[in-house]
Amino acid sequence: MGFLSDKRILITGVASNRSIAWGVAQAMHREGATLAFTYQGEKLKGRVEDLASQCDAEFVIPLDVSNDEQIDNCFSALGEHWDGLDGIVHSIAFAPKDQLEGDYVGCVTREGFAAAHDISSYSLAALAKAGRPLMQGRNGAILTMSYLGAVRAVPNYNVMGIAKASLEANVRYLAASLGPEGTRVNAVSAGPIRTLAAAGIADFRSMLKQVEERTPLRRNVTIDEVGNAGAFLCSDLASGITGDVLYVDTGYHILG
Ligand code: 0WD
Repeated sequence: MGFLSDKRILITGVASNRSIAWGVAQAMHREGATLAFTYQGEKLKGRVEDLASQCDAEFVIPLDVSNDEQIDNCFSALGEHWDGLDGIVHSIAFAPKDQLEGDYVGCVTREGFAAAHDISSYSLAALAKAGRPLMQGRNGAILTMSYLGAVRAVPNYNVMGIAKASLEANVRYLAASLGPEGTRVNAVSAGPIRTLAAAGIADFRSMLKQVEERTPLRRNVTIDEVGNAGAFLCSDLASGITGDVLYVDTGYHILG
């Protein structure tokens, strides 16, 4: 029996088998969780359905977090299948590509700033709000994915770093709000991993190389390692942890 048996968890943000959410889903499946997946747009439907079936997922639901109606429909569909929800994995971020290259002041725009914050931070609160009735009183957990750029000025990460700072504050406010009804809220701050989203960041390859050369473990982190930490944070093994950011980055964040 795994440490997530009896837990029903919604996984968002799977776009490919390289996605961090896929690492989390596989770890959760291994630990006995029952999973449902969301996909963003028809283009990803088939791929997410294939991956979901590898985790014996019960169902797959469309969800674009920029659309309130889709958020409502997603949780209504969830409520039709399940009488309660024990976890939400939020592994979603977006900023227009022109915001993620070069000088921050030079490239930031009102529209880029708003989109990054809406999709990458507000959406966590939106999912927590919509999932609240199903999660109440179950000692469940919400998990999101952050990055070191929330607390350091990382070249090219630009507005996404500010959105991640907002996301981490969101984790603390959500934890304070939902704690009294038993729901915990945490983030994993992952080291850089080559995924579709990462491909949008200028010079991502040199970020990977720099980490490999300097980080205590002298290698980049894997989606399996992030997945294991995420599964732990959503399990009862982490019942005393909320409002926190756990670094899973082979130790890079401790360096001066
Ligand atoms: O180095 C990295 N890859 C790191 C990623 C280091 C630290 C943190 N992260 C974070 C990301 O910022 C994000 O929050 O992890 C999370 C997952 O990112 P990922 O696994 O690196 O990227 P990917 O496999 O591309 O999954 C992110 C997915 C989107 O993929 P694309 O590539 O199509 O943008 O987020 C989803 C989408 O499937 N997504 C949305 N889902 C619903 N509604 C939306 C949306 N509006 N926008 C993006």
